Amino acid sequence: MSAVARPKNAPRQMSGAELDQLAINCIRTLSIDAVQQAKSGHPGTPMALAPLVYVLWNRVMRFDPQDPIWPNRDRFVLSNGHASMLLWSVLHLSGTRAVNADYERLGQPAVSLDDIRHFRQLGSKAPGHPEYRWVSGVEATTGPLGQGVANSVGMAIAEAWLASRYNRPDFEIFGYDVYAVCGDGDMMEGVGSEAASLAGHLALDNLCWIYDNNRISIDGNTRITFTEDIAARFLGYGWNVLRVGDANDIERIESAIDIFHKTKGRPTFIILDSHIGYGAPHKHDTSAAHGEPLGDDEVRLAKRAYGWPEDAKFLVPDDVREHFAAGIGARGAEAHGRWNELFAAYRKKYPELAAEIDQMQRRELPHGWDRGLPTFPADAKGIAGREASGKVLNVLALNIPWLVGGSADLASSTKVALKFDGAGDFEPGTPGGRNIHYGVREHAMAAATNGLALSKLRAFAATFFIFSDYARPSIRLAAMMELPALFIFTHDAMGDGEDGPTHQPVEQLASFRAEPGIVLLRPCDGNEVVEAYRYVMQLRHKPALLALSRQPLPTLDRSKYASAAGVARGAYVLADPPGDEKPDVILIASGSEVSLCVDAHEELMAEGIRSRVVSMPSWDIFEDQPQAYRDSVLPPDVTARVAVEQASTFGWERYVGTSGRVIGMKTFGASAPLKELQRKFGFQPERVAKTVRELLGRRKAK
Ligand SMILES: Cc1ncc(C[n+]2csc(CCOP(=O)(O)OP(=O)(O)O)c2C)c(N)n1
Ligand SMILES: [Mg+2]
Repeated sequence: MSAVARPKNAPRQMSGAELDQLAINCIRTLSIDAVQQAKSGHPGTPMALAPLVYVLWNRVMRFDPQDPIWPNRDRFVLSNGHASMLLWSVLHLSGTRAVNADYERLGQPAVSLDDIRHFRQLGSKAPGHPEYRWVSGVEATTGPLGQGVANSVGMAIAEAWLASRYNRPDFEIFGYDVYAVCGDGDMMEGVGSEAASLAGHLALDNLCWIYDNNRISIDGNTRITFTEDIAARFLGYGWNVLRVGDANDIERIESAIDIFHKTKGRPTFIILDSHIGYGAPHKHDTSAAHGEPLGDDEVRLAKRAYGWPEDAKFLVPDDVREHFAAGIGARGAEAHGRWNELFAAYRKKYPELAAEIDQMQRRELPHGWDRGLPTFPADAKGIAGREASGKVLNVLALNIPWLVGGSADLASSTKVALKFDGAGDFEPGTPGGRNIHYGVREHAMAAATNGLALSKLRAFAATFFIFSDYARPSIRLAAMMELPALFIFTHDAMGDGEDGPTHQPVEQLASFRAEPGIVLLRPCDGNEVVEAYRYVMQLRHKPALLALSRQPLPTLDRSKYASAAGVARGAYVLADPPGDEKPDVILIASGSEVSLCVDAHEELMAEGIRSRVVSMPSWDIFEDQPQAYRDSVLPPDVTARVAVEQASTFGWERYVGTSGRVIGMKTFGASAPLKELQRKFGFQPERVAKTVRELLGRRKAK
């Protein structure tokens, strides 16, 4: 271990190597001190990976600390998010500035020394794990292992796509690299494997993962859990696999990254052999260094090993700040300045493309984005939700050039294929394609979709609703990151009948309704599908989920019933009895059960029962409406209410109250044709009408 730290009043000029070491030890000691002060956190991995992060930031990355949202910056994803102190240290030392939600550059630091002193405390810009949106310079929220590396694949797809669409001869507007740092956990998680397999297939040579091979996770040495030949695995995926045998050898690290830059047609995987808790004599190479403070004595010993003043806390020598300013600061400013000039010339020559880039960066939609959206005429036979969705999506994608996405091997069933001239497939050799084929990898698809959205593309992903379970962790992060990603789920109930209970969602609607920060819509006919898309496309900071039917749903006659524009309010009165008198009963439904309620309503009205039908495609949107509107749809004094939905009944008490009824699912479904399932589980107009009569204490009129 070196003893070259000269933190204070260094009497002579330090050599470059000494400055490197001083900077690395500064990252280490800031991390140690922050964890010690917080009495919680993960010191060991920052101690080990400080040299790597130092090299990446101060020597390699094109990143301008003055403008952390410069579109052509290299991306850095810390997939082992528990090592967040690495990021807080380097954001602080590089002097990275903050930006706000309106993309305005603020003068203040993204992470101040005071934030680091308050690591993991409320309000600090140095939280426990990297949080996108909360801390400028964080490219993705990480913590759930495997997510960050999978996001990075979406980011690399985005870069290739952007370069393909916008670069012109002599105008390399996009040409950045994506780095992800990861650990054993990321490599053990399935989503990491899915993502690596996809990245290899797509030959993403702008992508570099650096794997912290420390052979330690929480429960101890990985010999008890993780003994595969990881190099062979990544070779098998088609990656360029490199190894750096000493995490302290910064020259070797830099040359491995240099090889990454020169490698075409394959992503690069660098196995970095490291020692968790490096420098702490009793915790080095042990899982004890992973997730708890070192303790005062061990902190002292580690600092001694680094040649650092043992009693100094949160010490940042001026030399270190200057060294970062001369490194990433100067390099980033220079690269960004050159790019600004290039982009100004590009704007003159290609004003329309430049305007697209501007709009995209601000998550705006181009003028005329909703031009040509279809209207579906009344039709008893109707159209399937997925079918209407495919038509709408194709129109939107024509109007919004940066709307891209795909499905997990279900493009033909989910109807999300973009089919217009020139849409094309995103594949190696055709990186401008708009259709991404994710293969049967739902989790990586959702995580990559987040990566696309983080890169400011409008991204969609599709599969059957039941398989949202395979994508859920990434959807949750999309909500947390406030990304306008669009998840299109078809086969939203029992419509795939014969496939049986394994394919029939029951609890998914309730579970996503319970999740904060998501807009879920389950439209009832073709025109509600159009309105659902119109609503979700305008979201700039929220993911949206569409639950769409597999089977045709009658297209309601909107001259008889209310306009589908009511979708924008989450729920609306679709059908009402004539006159001003209040209804006797309210039927509430979403999706495929709405037309069923309309039929029941007609039957009840014929019997003299004044029923109202409320179409409720979205609880989330409805909850955001003013009380007066909500009361106008569901008048508090009309307590006879029946909700009908082919899903778990869980939660519907909110709208039907304790005296209402819910016709829904209390079990899993079954394998049979849809008609039989509807009969078995009671999704028939007669059953709804019968429930209403029971509720009102009426007999069926003869
Ligand atoms: C999906 C997920 N499961 C479990 C955890 C809890 N966890 C945090 S770190 C960690 C161990 C990870 O080991 P490794 O990636 O090798 O990290 P190291 O200790 O080497 O830094 C675990 C299990 C998590 N953050 N995410
Ligand atoms: Mg490990």
